[in-house]
This record gives sequence, structure tokens and C-alpha cells, in this order.
Amino acid sequence: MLSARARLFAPWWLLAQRRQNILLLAVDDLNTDLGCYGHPLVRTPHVDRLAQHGIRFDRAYCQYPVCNPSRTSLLSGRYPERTGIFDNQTNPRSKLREAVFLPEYLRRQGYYTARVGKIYHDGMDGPDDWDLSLNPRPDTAAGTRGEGRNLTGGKFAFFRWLAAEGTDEDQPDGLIAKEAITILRQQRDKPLFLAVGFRKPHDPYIAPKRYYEPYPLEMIRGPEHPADDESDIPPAAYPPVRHNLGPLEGREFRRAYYACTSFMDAQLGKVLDASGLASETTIVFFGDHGLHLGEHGWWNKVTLFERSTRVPLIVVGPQVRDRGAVCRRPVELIDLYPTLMDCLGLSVPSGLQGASLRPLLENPEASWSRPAYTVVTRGNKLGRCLHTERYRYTEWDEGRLGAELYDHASDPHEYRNLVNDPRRRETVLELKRALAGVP
Ligand SMILES: [Ca+2]
Ligand SMILES: [Ca+2]
Repeated sequence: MLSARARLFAPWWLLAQRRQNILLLAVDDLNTDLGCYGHPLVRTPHVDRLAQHGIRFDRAYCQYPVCNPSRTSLLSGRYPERTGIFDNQTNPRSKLREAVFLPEYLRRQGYYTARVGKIYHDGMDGPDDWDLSLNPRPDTAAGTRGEGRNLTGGKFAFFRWLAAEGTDEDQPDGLIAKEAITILRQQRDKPLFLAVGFRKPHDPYIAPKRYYEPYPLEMIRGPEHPADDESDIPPAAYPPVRHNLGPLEGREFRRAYYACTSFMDAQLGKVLDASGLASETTIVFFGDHGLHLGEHGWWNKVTLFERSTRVPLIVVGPQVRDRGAVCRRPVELIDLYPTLMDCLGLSVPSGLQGASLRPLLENPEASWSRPAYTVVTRGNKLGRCLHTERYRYTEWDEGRLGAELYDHASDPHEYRNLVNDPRRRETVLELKRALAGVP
């Protein structure tokens, strides 16, 4: 340990050396169907292990329920209206010239920055983000063969599952874990920022067949909801094209998603074994947005329902006082950038709109007045919502295309839209004002 006096006079590189390493673990399209989030079937021992060593945020939300806008908001620390990124085609740098993205900022602060797999949406990295960026893909054919099918008769290409031949390393995520481990084992004189982006459970639902085995089809139930669930949902709440799966196809879809989740979890486990859950490393694990598995009659993301906007988020690090704790405060992915800066003792660059979660890392019950905020587009109209500790309140085109209020205290699955309930009038007015105030 350096004494306070020695620290004062130590050269910057020695101090930089003493900074915590950071392991950022991003998972594509991962909803909260995980062991530690209470799912009765899905096996995720390594995500669960991470949660036991850190703090699990039970009410974490993405800013936009699609890859590029969600990741752009997280990495720039700005809400979608500020980034101007609402789709997977627009490069963030074309809109956000003044922002310093998280990897580039850490690199400027003396970090060695490495990226393996999908952190930005593919192709959206900036020229100054990374010392090393790797995008491993298998050059073998075994992982493309096996038993599987398209669940829509080929109508929608992405509704495809495959219980593949070959090993983990015949799949991109197996190679991503392998490259991450190599980087973790290298000695270097700078602190490390390693960002690992797993590609599953994003479609197509391909995993080595042994990850399908814990999920025999007879164990998998289809989605259950009240028959009239959709009667109080504004049409704008759904994207324009619906893909209705039959009962058998729906169960196959769920099984494949669970298998891909367990496959990702096994790759995560390898990376955690190599990194250790060492106290000098801060680990952040998250999904970029959730996914419906047939709930509310929908089989994708791009909605503002809990299934699509709520994400797993786990933080492990020296700031976490109560290991294994659960925090129920509403938090959001744009909070991660200021949180990391706070934990590292670095100043934040200008323009960040999130809040440091450090008070919650130290005390998960700390008071917290910020709701989380998510937005989605419908053509040139916006749907915007707030997630408070109890409610989700949503306006479609400022209410012109409908509004929703769900009370998660009594209705966690969001079956009853209470926005027109006269007994909720005060709540609606209060949330309406709060939503109008989001910058
Ligand atoms: Ca995604
Ligand atoms: Ca309903």
C-alpha cells in the first residue's frame, strides 16, 4: 500500500496502476429469466454466483429496447433523445460529435481498453475506443449443423433454433470467452478495462445441443395471460408487424431461448474463473434490453413492457458493502458510466445524464428519488415511459395514441392498464408531470 504522503507524490502512472480493473460483461437480448431473478426453470449458476458476490438490481431498465440505441445511451451516458440514436442503422458518431464514450474516456485516463465480442452494436465502435478489439467467429462448420427449424416456416428468418453439433468453441461466444481469458491472463503496466459482449441469447437461437438437454420440451409451458389482456393495451404499444407463433412453436422458442441463456452462462463462468472475483476488479454484468417470450402475445423486444425494458444488472466490486444483496430501487443503464467514474475516483465528462449508483452499492436501501426512463419509436412518434419503484407510466405520442399505467405492487405482469381508473387520477397526474420533466 502507498501511504497518503507517498500517494501525493507518486507519479501518475503508479496511481493509474493502482486503479481497479474493470470487467464489463454485456449480454445481447438477455431478459430476467435467470436463476437469481427467481426463474424456476432456467439454469444460470454463473450469473447466480456473480449475484452472490455482488449486488443484484431487481429493477434495472434499458433506455431503448433495441441494441444500438440502448448501447449508445449506456456508452455515451445520454438518453436517446440526446443521442439521436433510435435504430440499428445510424452510427452514433454521426449524431454525437461532442460525447466522449466510456471506453475512450477510460483509455484517456490511462486504462488499457480491450473489447471482445459485441459491446457497441457491430460496426459502431469509435476509432479511439480500444487498444484491442476482437470479434472472433468460428471457421468451422460443426456449429452450423444439428437439429432445429425455423418456427415460422421461413417467414421470419430470425425465428430459428438449432441444437448444434460441435463444442462451445464452434460458436462465437465460446471463442469470445477464450479470447477474454487470454487478455485477463496477460501482464501489463496499465489498469485493464475489458469489455466482453456475449452474442447469445440473441436470435438465431443456436447453442451446442448439450445446453438444450436440461430443457425437455414437456417441461416448457407456453405463455399464460388473461384472455382479454390486449383489450386495454393501446395499439401503439405493439410494433406494426406481429408474428404469432403456434402453441408448440411458442414452447420451442422458449426452450431455445433458455438453452442459449444457459450456453451464455457457461461461457460467462469461464471468464469469471479466469478473472476471479478479486477485490481489485469491478465487474458489471447486464443485458442490453429484455425480450418477450410470448407475454402479451409478443415474441420480440421493441416494446415498453417490463419484459422488453427490464434488464438483469449485477455489480461486483469493493464498493459493494453487502454481498448478495438485492436492490429494488429503479435504476437505468445510463447510470453505469457515472457509477464507474465514481467508484474509480475519476471526474465525469460533461453531458452525462445518469446518476452514480454508488450510494446503492453501499446501501441498497438508500433513498432514491430518480425513476428510470425508457423510450421507443413508432414511425416518427415516440412512446415514453417512467419506471418508478411501484408503477410504469407510459404515453404514446404524448398521450394522443394512448397511455398506460401498471401497478407492479399488485400486477407485476402488467395485465391491467389503470390509466383511466378514477381512483388512480392523482398518481397519473403526478407521473405525467414527472415524465414531462425528463430532459
Ligand atoms: Ca440486443
Ligand atoms: Ca391488459
